[in-house]
Formats: sequence, structure tokens, C-alpha cells
Amino acid sequence: MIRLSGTPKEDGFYMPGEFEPHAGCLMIWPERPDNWRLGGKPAQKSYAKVAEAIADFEPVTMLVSEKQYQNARSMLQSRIRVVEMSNNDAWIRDYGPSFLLNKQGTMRGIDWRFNAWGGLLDGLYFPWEKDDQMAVKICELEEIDYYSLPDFILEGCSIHVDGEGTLVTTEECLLSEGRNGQLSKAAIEATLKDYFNVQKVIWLKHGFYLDETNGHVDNIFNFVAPGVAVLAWTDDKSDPQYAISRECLSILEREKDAKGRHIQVHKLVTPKQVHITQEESEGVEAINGTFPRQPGDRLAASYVNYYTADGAIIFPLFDDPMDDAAREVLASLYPDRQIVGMQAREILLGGGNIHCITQHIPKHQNPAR
Ligand code: KQY
Repeated sequence: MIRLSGTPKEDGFYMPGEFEPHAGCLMIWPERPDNWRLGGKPAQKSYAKVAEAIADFEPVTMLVSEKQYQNARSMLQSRIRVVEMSNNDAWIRDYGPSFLLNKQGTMRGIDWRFNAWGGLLDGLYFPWEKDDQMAVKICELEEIDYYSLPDFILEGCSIHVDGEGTLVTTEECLLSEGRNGQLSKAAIEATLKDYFNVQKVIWLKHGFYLDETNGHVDNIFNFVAPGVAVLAWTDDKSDPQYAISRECLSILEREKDAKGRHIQVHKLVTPKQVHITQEESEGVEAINGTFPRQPGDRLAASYVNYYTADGAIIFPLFDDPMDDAAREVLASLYPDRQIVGMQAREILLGGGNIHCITQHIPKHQNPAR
């Protein structure tokens, strides 16, 4: 496949919204014992269930290391395609390619640099070179040409687009020292505009409280459709999340999107606080250089971190009374999609949630080779 010069903007390519039609979904099989308890066994069951739920609506491909191939193949239904691909961990949204389309429906990819959410400064593990190589490998697998940035760090969970010229992100993440600390906010915004081909970037200040990725936007905000969004919310003034959510809301109320619309914001109230138990902590191997999992640590539990599938919303359940309220909000916002809840604690224990472990492939018209 061709590594392209120039930019998507110059070539008329843009990133469609996740709510637009899909060709399928990619995931990576979890296994590293210093991030997933008990060698990844409970997380593997959760990933398999998420894959099966999505496979009811669109084709799913699971990328799996050589070591885990046989195990994953036996744990996954035969309708799920299993492809061997080496990796450092299982966060496809962050280091898979950003998929782009042009007006004719041709698909291309972007290969950003990945440094485990902050490199040696405040990253979450080392090394990360297999993850960093995945975007190109996936472009080869999907048979698409791609743009490659030699030194710009970006994770897919750190941006959301409406497919109509607007991108939402957080300053906490994109301006963090460990990513592109040498670049100004204006230079970072210019790269986002050139590569996602958007006209408007809305900068939230912070992501979800204690999100270990320096506040990825996908745990606090998501587009339902152009001009319509969800925001993680709490009315508990004693929770630091309270001020963060209010700050996001006031920015979103003040800003307009690329088409000049005020974004209609719907609140998804968070579950009660989720903390790591002693037993869960003991199941994770402590390795120097990997983000530790201490008993009592609060996890960034948010219903906003859901996957928009063709015909369904796959959203996280936390065994909490707010699970039902979240389902109701999502049902009212997505009347044409089934609302499917999945127990997500084991995924959350690894530091992210359903949106972070899935990457949709937009429906496209690339000729079969
Ligand atoms: O939320 C995400 N996008 C990934 C978090 C990864 C954490 C690694 N422990």
C-alpha cells in the first residue's frame, strides 16, 4: 500500500462520524499481566462478549498476538475473524489508523505516532513500538493507502468528530508535555485541521477525573449526530468531576460547531464511584514502568465511553442503579438503534472502556484488489 505525501485536506479526505455506516469493527485481544489481572483471563471474557455483541450488527476482526492466537480463536465465535498481529496491549482506538473517506467513498488511513500516552515522561508502559506499528499493518490488512506523520503523537480516543467539519478534544491531553510538548496549541490545531480536514476545533479543558490517559475526550464527550452530543455528568458537588463536567458544559454552550450550530448537549450521569479492590489489585503483576493498580484507586467510570455500531449502541454497565438511567438516555437519543449494555468492570480495570477497545471501519467503496 502507498504511504502518501501531502495531507488529507489537500486531497479531499475527511474523517466521518462514528454514527455513519460501518464496514466493520477491529479489536485487539488483551493479555499483558501487568495491566490485566490474572493474566488477562477475565478481560478476555469481556472482550469476547463485546466482540459478540458487535458482531450481531457488523463484522468484527480480533487482532491477536502469536502467543494468544489459539486461545483467542477457541474463545471467540467462528463468525469473528481472528488475525495474528503483534501488539503491546489492547487499545485499538488509540493506535489503529484514523480512517478517512473522500466524497467518492474511497477510504484512506492516518498513521499517527503512539508513545503509550506520554512516553517516558508520564506514559503507562514501556516499550510501545509494536502498538506504534499497528496502524500501518492495519492499513496493509485493509488494503488502504495512508498518511504517516513522523513525529506527531495522537491517540484515536483523544478526538471526536461530527463528520461535518467539527472536532472536539481536550487541552489536558493534546497539550500534555509527554505528547507534543514542543508544539504550540496553534501548531497542534493546524495539524488536526490538515489531517482530519475539519474547520473547527473545540477545546474542552479537562477530560474525565483521574482518566489515566491525560483526559481522553471519549470518556467525557461523544457526538450522537452533528449538532447533538452526550456529556458525562454528576450533580455531586463533593466530586471533582462536578467542576470538570460543568466547565465542559459551559465551553460547549459558548462554542458553535463548524456549521455555526450550538451543540445540543445531553447529560449521562456517572455511576457511583468505582474503586479497585484488594483482590483485583493483587491479580495484576507489578512491573517497573507500568502504571500501578493500587487497592482503593478510583477508576474513571463513564457511560459516555460506548461504541456506536451499525444499528446498535454497545454501552458499559457498572452494576449500578445509574445503568438504567444511562440506557434510557441512550434509547431516547438513538431511537433507531438497539441499546445493548455490557458488564465493563474488567475493561475499566485496564484503564479504559468499550469505545477505547473498538475501532469502527467506515463503509467505503474501495475496489476489491
Ligand atoms: O482509555 C484508553 N484509551 C486506554 C487506556 C489505556 C490504559 C493502559 N493501562
